[in-house]
Amino acid sequence: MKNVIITGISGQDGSYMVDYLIKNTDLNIYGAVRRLSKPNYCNISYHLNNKRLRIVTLDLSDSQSIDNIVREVKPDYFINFAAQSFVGSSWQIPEQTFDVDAIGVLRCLEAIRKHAPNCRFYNAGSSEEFGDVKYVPQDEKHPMSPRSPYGAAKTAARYIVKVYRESYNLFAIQGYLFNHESPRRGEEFVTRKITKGIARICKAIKENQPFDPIELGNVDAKRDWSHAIDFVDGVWKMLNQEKPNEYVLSSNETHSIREFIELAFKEVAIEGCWHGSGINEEFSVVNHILEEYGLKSSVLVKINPQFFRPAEVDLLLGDSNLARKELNWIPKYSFQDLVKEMITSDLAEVNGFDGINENRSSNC
Ligand code: NDP
Ligand code: GDR
Repeated sequence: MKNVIITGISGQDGSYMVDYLIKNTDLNIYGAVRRLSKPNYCNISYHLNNKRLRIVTLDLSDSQSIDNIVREVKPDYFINFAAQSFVGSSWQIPEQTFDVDAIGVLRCLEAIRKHAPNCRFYNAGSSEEFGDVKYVPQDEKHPMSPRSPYGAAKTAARYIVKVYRESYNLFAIQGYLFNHESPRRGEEFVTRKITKGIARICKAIKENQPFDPIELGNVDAKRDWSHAIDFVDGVWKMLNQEKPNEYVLSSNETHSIREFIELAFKEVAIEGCWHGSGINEEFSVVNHILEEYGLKSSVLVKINPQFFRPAEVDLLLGDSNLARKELNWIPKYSFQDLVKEMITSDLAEVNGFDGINENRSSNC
């Protein structure tokens, strides 16, 4: 039986990859977590009793832990989803970000080179490597131009993956993945922050209580958002092609944060409008709804400069036509499906549903 190591299984992509491989393969899965004072298994809790999943402790900042596991498991696949993945924090913890997201990848490659040279290695690359983009839409040929310590670390990782692929003939690749979200998205990322905020506001309205607005930074940035479930399928297809080619995965659509907000509020039948400008801009409930329902607050979203970044990536729009053609990768979720699923999940959570199922994580 073949073995796969997946890092970052407590996060969004790692947990969906565990779902995907349990369902579609018979691989033994070694799911790697790092040591935390309070273990965080929410996203994989329904697989913990599955005999095909073994939890192992591996920290990307510790080469011994990586080396030991690769030497013991001799994996056929190594999927590295672990990272300090929040762009905003990468200015606050730049060294840790670079150590984990760049040097951590080198540590994985060294362990594979020594103990499992036939292993197929995937590293999680990002559209943040394109940064202040040179042309639209961005495809595999777009130059690297990162704008954050996070983007720079992922770019460094891309080059070390290339060097190991070419020097040691490893099957080592790094996809170019645009933003992908889900009900399992971390709560500080903008989509989840919005859907969770809306659920909180809906609850307050239902209970006839006042509510605080959702506070955001730059609502004019544009992103190419997809569902993480579609992307783990694309990653697996990339890992199983004949040659180690690297592809863009994206929805090929771009939307501003502003549009995400409007659509998400529409999902819960709250009509809002924008007024003011700059840091004084607000998104508020339209007057007739305010009066009709006797709401105790009206501002749904306000701007807080605290959430602006030192350097912004203004526009991302991917061109994933090559992956669609050569890998026969067919994403299933639309932007509207994604927003609806995230809202539905957060509404269920805030209304006291705390069960666990395969579509959402538990709130622990
Ligand atoms: P998450 O933040 O949800 O998950 C990151 C995972 O990495 C968590 O399981 C976290 O563990 C783990 N981790 C963090 N630091 C370490 C470390 N030092 N050692 C071991 N594990 C660690 O990210 P996503 O699932 O969204 O993203 C997966 C990968 O894809 C990341 O590399 C990200 O940078 C990249 N990416 C993501 C995109 C997206 O839109 N989601 C787009 C492009 C790239 P813990 O629970 O302990 O914190
Ligand atoms: P991003 O995702 O930086 O694209 O990185 P994020 O959701 O954090 O930001 C998207 C855009 O929204 C703007 N924004 C805010 N962002 C956050 N988090 N919080 C806010 O309050 C807020 N207000 C506005 C941001 O400025 C930005 O323009 C994600 C991560 O998953 C990376 O790991 C991954 O590599 C890239 O996507 C592709």
